[in-house]
Amino acid sequence: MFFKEVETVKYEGADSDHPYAFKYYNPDERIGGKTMKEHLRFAVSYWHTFDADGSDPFGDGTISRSWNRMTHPLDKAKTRAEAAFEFFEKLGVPYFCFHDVDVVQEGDTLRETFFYLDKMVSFLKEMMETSGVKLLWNTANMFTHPRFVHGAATSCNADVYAIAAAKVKKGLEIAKELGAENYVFWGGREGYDTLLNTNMKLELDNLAAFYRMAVDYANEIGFDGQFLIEPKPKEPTKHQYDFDAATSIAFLETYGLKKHFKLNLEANHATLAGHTFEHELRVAALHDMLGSIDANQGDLLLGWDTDEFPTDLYGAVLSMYEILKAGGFKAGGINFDAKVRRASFTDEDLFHGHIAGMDTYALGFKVAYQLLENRAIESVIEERYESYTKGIGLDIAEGKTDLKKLAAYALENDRIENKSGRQEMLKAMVNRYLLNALRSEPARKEKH
Ligand code: XLS
Ligand code: CA
Ligand code: CA
Repeated sequence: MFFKEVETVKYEGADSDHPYAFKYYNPDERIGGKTMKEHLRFAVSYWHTFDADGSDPFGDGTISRSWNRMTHPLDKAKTRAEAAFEFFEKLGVPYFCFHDVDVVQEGDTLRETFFYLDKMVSFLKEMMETSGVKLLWNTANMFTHPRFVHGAATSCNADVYAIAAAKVKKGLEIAKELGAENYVFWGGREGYDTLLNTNMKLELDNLAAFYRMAVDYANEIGFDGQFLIEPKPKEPTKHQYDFDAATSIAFLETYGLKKHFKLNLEANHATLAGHTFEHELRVAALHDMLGSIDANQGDLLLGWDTDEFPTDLYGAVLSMYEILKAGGFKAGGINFDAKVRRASFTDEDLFHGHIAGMDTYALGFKVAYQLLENRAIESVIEERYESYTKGIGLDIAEGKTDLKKLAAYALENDRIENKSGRQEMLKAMVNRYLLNALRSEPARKEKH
């Protein structure tokens, strides 16, 4: 046993003072015909939770996990997997996510890497079967190893492109074997730093061909999970090709790939792109491209990808609102692509981070559900655009007009009356929903 301090985390309600209990996430509570567990589809990310050691560009690791101390790669990987499944089960999450290198380190050769991976996949498969924990998505890490210095599917070096292809081929076989519900592409180093050394057209063509080959291979082996592209504007490269939802959708459309993909949107990537998370979710939903989310948050004062556990209730309401408005998750879910701060180095901090994130999203979900059910926002928006439901507005909406007709109309109707956008009133309304949800379950001081 690795987490001796923590028993199975249960729902106790907002009144609970138990540090390892859910205050808002009640997995079995039924809302709108589904349980909260089914709505939210929480997943733990392997890399931040079981691999990360707290190192940053200025300092060495501050976290030494007992499960990462074995020397042989496979012994270490198996011990880590045991810790991971103990964690999943105690937390009661239905899913997890991983990159190939998260579950076992690379070998000296690609052949050795694949040998290790095969061993670990059988090991994980057994643990998944006994625990019932499922794979939300897996992916191939094509950014950490020095060979990916110029990118993977956008590298200037064709040999690197081939290695990336081999890793994705393996990743899809793993996805099929473990029944992954999605397969993710995050273009870690798919971008560039300067046009002085970059053939952008060739890189984009190559990237599209790479995705095409992945789609073909998935069909060939019968992997029917959902392909997801994860946008991010920058970091590590200066210009990432999958900048944001709109850019990624336009890229997929241009290359005729759109129908094979949806997006995995990350909150912190949205803010790095200068968007709100809800903006990214809305753009994706408009194109029927909302697949899954990486829940986390950045820091207002830091301009990089801090991957903090989401604790911002207001943000969780607005993002869950978009997700529910779009019809909720299908193959996707809420993956905590979030890490504890390097000063939070105990194993128990991993529970605190996840419990905080799960409660935040659970409350966000409940409030968003009420807002939608009461049509609190929808009715205001409908009223705001009412002018398009009759007269000249209806003609515009139905494409029944032209500049000449509009000009003739305008000449007779140039005394404009606009109505208030009532932003402050609406924000106060969202606050009221949130505060009411909190008030019905009053908070008490936690014991530590
Ligand atoms: C990094 C990304 C990465 C993807 C999976 O910023 O968030 O972790 O989610 O490769
Ligand atoms: Ca992510
Ligand atoms: Ca991130």
